Amino acid sequence: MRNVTLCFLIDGDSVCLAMKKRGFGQGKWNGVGGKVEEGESIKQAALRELREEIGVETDEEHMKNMGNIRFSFNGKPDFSQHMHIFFIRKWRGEPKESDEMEPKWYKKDSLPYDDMWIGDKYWLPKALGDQRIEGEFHFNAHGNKILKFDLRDVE
Ligand code: 8OG
Repeated sequence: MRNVTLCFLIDGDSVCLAMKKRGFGQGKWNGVGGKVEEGESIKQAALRELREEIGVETDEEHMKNMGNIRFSFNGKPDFSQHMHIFFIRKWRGEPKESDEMEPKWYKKDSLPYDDMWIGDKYWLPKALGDQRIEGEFHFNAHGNKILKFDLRDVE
């Protein structure tokens, strides 16, 4: 299963989301991340994506691991992802637009869940409440319906 990263910048009660302008998840608001490449650690990949996609730098010590989720798509085994979630409260630079993403700040309690990945409304509020989570989501082939999911709190 391929490893992917997802980072959220957090400033008090605000969260930085970014509109994905192309590729997998296009047209959705999301955190910032992408595939872990050959020879990279998961955290190194997350740092690279933050730099490439919104021009922000941080250090591994400021990345708080909030858990991980496995996604699968019905009849599309190659699409399976193992996503590692990080919250970041200290960084350098202002989030800025790139070819891939357009960042925007939202209040934690008014995220645009209707325009995000369909599973996010289940796990992201928990993570934003400071609960580490792990789980699995099984989507239909188009990724617009949840066929099955399980979510667990972790210490
Ligand atoms: O490299 P690429 O942009 O294709 O990576 C996909 C990004 O999308 C990566 O950051 C992980 C993220 N992602 C999924 N599935 C889901 C999901 O269900 N919810 C959220 N919030 N992000 C997801 O691949």
